[in-house]
Amino acid sequence: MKLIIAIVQDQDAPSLVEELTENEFRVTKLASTGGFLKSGNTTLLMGVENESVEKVLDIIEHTCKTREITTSLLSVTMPGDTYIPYPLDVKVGGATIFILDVEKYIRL
Ligand code: 2BA
Repeated sequence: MKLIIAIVQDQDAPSLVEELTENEFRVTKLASTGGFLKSGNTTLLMGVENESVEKVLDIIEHTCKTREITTSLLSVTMPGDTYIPYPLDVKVGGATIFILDVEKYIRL
């Protein structure tokens, strides 16, 4: 068995969870925050049988979209701790995925 951890954009999470559950995969949704943009994203935990990993990756791939966003980061550039915002274009991926081996899976 594998544990798939997928970090996706909040906009894609509802349709992804719906499609996963329709396909009878179990999923846990966590609210998370990206370290770089410091904005919300969604982390999904999915325990799946080895032979289902590709199916889950397919579902993620066609549900989650890469987006180019313009954000503003703050920098201290002036005396007196004045913050100057500057725009930054960032391409946020459709999903960041980790696949881990599961030693044991227990449901009580
Ligand atoms: P954030 O950390 O908020 O990053 C959002 C996007 O900003 C990233 O998209 C990437 O395009 C850019 N970015 C991140 N760190 C950067 C840096 N040090 N310098 C320049 N640009 C940077 P993605 O790579 O698609 O990542 C989307 C979200 O997935 C990330 O949100 C983070 O929450 C998570 N993530 C990505 N890689 C990860 C990793 N190796 N470990 C843990 N979480 C990761």
